[in-house]
Amino acid sequence: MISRRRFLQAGGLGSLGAALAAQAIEDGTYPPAAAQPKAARVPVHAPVRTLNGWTLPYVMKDGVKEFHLVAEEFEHEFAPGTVAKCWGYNGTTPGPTIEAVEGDRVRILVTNRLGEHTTIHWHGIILPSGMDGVGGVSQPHIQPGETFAYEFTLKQHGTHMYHPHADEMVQMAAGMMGMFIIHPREPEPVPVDRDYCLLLHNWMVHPGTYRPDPSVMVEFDLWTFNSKVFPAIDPIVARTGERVRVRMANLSMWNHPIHLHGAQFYVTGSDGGRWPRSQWRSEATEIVAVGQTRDIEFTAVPGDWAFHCHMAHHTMNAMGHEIPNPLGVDQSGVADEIKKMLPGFMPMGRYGMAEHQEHTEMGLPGPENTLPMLVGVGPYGNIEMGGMFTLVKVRDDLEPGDYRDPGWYKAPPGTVAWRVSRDPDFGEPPRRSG
Ligand SMILES: [Cu+2]
Repeated sequence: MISRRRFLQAGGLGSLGAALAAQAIEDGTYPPAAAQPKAARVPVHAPVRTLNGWTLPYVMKDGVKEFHLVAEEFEHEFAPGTVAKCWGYNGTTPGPTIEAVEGDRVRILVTNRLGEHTTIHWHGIILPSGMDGVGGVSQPHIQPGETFAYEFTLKQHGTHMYHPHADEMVQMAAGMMGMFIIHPREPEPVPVDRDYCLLLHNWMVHPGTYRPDPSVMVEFDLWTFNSKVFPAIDPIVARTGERVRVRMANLSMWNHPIHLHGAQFYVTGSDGGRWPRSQWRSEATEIVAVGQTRDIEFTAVPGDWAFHCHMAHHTMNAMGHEIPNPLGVDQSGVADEIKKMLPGFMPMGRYGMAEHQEHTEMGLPGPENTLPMLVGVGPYGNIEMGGMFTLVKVRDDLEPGDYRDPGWYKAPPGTVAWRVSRDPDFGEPPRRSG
C-alpha cells in the first residue's frame, strides 16, 4: 500500500502552502514548470481533504494506479446518539475519496460483499462505454462474492463521483457513494492552499430503527455532509488569506442551496473541470442540484463562519412531521390533563421551537436512536442547528496543513453585537402609518 506521503510524491500532488511547498522543493517536484526539464515536470496540487472521510491509497502496478473498493455493510454513526446499518465502501460512507491526476491510467478493483449484486458507475468521467458501470447495459452485475476490475485512462480533470448503477434506489439510500477527484496535469494558474470535498446526502432512519429506509422520497430526517450531521461534521479550517476550495457533490433526493457566511465565493468548477476564469461567478449561495458537482473558492477571512444548506429543514435532525402546528397555541390546560396520564409531559412550541434544544439538554428523553432536532453549543449559547451545517474556522496563526479544530473564535473587543436594553418597549421604532 502507498502512504499519503508517497501518494503526494508519486502522484505529484502537494500543497502550495509553505511547508508542503518546501517539502516539494526538497523532493524535487517544485517548482513544477520552468525550472525543471520537461520530462521531470510534475504538477503540484493541494491534496484533497474529505471532511470526516479519507483518501483511498493505491498501489502502482506497471504504470497503472490500482485501487481496491469493497462494497459492504457496517455500522455507521451519524453523530453520537444515532447509528445505523449502512452500506458503503471499505467500511465507510461515503466510501474513500479516489484522487488521481489527469493522464493517469487507473484500475479499480471492486469486490462485492453485499447480499445482492452491484456495480459502480464513475459519474461524469469520460471512459469507454464498457467501463461505465450501468448494470445490464455496460456490464454484467457484480454478484455477491465477485470482484470486477474497471480500467481506464483519465482524460479530464474535475470533481466527480462514484455510485452503484444497480438497485440504485436502495444502495444509494443505504450510503453507497464516494468522490473521485482528478487533478489537472498542469499546475493551476490560481492555486488553492486548502482543497476540501463533501457529498450531500439525505437519509430516513425512522425513530427507534437501525436501517435507512430506501422507500422514502421526500420526508428525510437526516441531512448530511459526508454522512455526518452537525455537530459531528468537521469544521473547514484555514489560515487567514489562504485560498480555500470546497468541492461539493449531491447524490441526495433534493437540491441544496449551500450558503457561506463572511465571504463572497467564486463558483469555479464542476464535473466539467475548473472553468475558465471568465465563467467564474461571484455568489454567497450556490445550488448544488441532484447529480451535480460544484466547486467554490474563497479567500479565508478570520472568524467562525456558518456554512450550511439554506433549506431550513435541512439544518435540522429528526423532527415530528405530521404533527399539528403548536405555534401560538396556549397548551397549559391541555398539558395539565395530559400530565395526569403522562407524568413529566411538557408542551412545546407555543413560542417557537428553540426550546427543543433546552428540553433535550435538561434530559428529556427522545425516541431511541434519534438525534434531537436542534443541537450544538457555541461560546454564546445554543446553536440550534443540525444536519447540513458546519463552520468555516479561519485563524491568523494556523500552520499550513494544520486541519485541527482551533476552538471558538475570540472576536476582537468591540466587534461583537451587544445588548442595549431589556425593555420590550425600548426606543421609538418607526411604524408604517395609515
Ligand atoms: Cu439542503
